[in-house]
Amino acid sequence: MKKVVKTIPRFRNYFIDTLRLYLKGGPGGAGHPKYGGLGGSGGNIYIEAKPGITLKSVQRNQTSQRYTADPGKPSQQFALIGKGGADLVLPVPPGVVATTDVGTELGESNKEGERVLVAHGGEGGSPTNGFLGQAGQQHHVKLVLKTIADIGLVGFPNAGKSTLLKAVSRAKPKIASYPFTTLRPKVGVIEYPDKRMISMADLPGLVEGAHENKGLGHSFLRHIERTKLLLLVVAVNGFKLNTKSVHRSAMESLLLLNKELELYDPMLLSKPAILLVNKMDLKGSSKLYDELLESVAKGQEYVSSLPEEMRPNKLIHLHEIVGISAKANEESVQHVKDRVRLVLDLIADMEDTQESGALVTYDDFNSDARVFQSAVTEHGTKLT
Ligand SMILES: Nc1nc2c(ncn2[C@@H]2O[C@H](COP(=O)(O)OP(=O)(O)OP(=O)(O)O)[C@@H](O)[C@H]2O)c(=O)[nH]1
Ligand SMILES: [Mg+2]
Repeated sequence: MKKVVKTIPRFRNYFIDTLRLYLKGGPGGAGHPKYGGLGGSGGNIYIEAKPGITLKSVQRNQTSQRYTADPGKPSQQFALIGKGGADLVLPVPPGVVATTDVGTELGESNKEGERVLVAHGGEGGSPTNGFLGQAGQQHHVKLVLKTIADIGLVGFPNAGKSTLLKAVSRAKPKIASYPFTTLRPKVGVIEYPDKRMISMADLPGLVEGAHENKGLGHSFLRHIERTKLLLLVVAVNGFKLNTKSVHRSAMESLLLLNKELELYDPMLLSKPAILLVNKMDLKGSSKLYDELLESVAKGQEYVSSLPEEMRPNKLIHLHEIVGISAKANEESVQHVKDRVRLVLDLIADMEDTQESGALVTYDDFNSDARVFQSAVTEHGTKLT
């Protein structure tokens, strides 16, 4: 019998967050052996962040995806020092990371005007190279856009991530009762009465196997890296992708999210994380919520009772578990706003105490986790 395989549509065209270019630094100009003249060096290629630019526009500007910088001028009898070739500057959206094909990071351009050298021009001809201008660097470079938001919403489809974003910000995400409503990341801003602003990224729902690029896949897991605080969202009554798939309880959903994050990058598990148990307005939710807390309290013991494919190696450290109703309980939404602010302020304090310019690493968090955690508990609801 012929097997019908349903393919999951790819939505890459809507949102380009990766672009591969072939870049050639300008070649150096020839020197002048007879008079000892020096050739000009070839132009460099840089990327430079510019708000309002999309990767798609970088792609559209040059159909061949090839960019070459200007060559250096040769040394001439009446102009012994050849002029350098002009640099080529490619405008990119802020938050782009450039890497080579083998994964070597060339740099990130996060703020307007921040330049990253992505292909260097060749040396001009001089006595050290026999007055021969050298070729510029030629290689493929990958530009990857990472969404930058303070908070990343992480959860399976239908958990209510977009509903929460809508409730805390002026963003108007699409909300519907079917999975994969959100197809691309959307950032909303939570505004506080004292004008403090916190950005929150609503990410498309993950599915089991997302790290292997199933569902909307890998591309969105990447955005999680660039957020400071993860809000894991599970529905108190669990999740079922379609009629054929198994129902997952809230605890199973949590562990599967844990596992997907871990399989993508174990570092993600050390990020500060809060678990939001949504849809607490549903009938029977209190009982389900208590069951979830019990399972979480059991921790490793609970995990070992699960089939291996669901078991994460390391459990994500949850700073807090909060039951909410994104749709029907404003008070609980306000509580989320208060808590995320508190946690982000603590993170900012920790950043301030670091040497200026240094970024806080995940390890810093771990070493300071106790302080961090007790400060959060002070006002606290339930903690694991
Ligand atoms: N009862 C109840 N339903 C909710 C709540 N929050 C969201 N929903 C419903 O759950 C469904 C999914 O909500 P969304 O906000 O679109 O879920 P999502 O997590 O963004 O889903 P994807 O974008 O597909 O990943 C919608 O029908 C919502 O109305 C809640 O607190 N209580
Ligand atoms: Mg959504």
